[in-house]
Amino acid sequence: MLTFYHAPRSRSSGIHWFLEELGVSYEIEIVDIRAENGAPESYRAIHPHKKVPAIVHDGVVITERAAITTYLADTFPARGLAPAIGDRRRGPYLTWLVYADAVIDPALAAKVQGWTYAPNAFSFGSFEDMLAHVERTLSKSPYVLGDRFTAADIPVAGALFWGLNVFGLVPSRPVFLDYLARIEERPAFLRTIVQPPSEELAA
Ligand SMILES: N[C@@H](CCC(=O)N[C@@H](CS)C(=O)NCC(=O)O)C(=O)O
Repeated sequence: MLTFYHAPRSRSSGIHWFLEELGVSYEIEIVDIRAENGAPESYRAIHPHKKVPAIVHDGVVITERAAITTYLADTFPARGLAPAIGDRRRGPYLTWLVYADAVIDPALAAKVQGWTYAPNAFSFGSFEDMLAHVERTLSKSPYVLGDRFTAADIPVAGALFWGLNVFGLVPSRPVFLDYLARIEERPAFLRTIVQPPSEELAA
């Protein structure tokens, strides 16, 4: 039994997308993180900070997007969305999954908040360095790991999609637009990120 704790149009949307890519069956619990005092206190039993996403799989709680993605990809390998242990791409795969949360997300969030800071004062460094790294990578191959879409593309594409289309902070450079056009060919992306189900949005 797999339960997914989710708030539409939030950081949990990437996990929603990934669950749809995997084609596994799961139940959604919508968490009202936008209520006046945040999610209900009872939800702290699942997530220590009352944040989404979280999953509970066969009674085990897993939080943090990189951990959830790694866990799901390894538990449900049939779709081949993650290099297996022993595959040379496993190192870059883990690097991109962690980079997305440890660098891309906070660098983008700092930009959204209009922070000015010395890049060496924070572990995630500068927004410009992050963007240049992503752009360099995607100018060499269609996906972050090479020719094939993997789970590592999910947080990278999600951040670029939001950074470009929602916050207007990621520039419309051809490399980013072409990458997002490839991603938008994926039905699971369209139905979870571009147009989530209306009943979820109403919740
Ligand atoms: N490090 C967490 C971050 C999760 C996170 O920031 N979630 C936001 C959604 S955009 C949230 O639940 N915020 C509600 C709150 O802080 O009360 C992860 O990557 O899973």
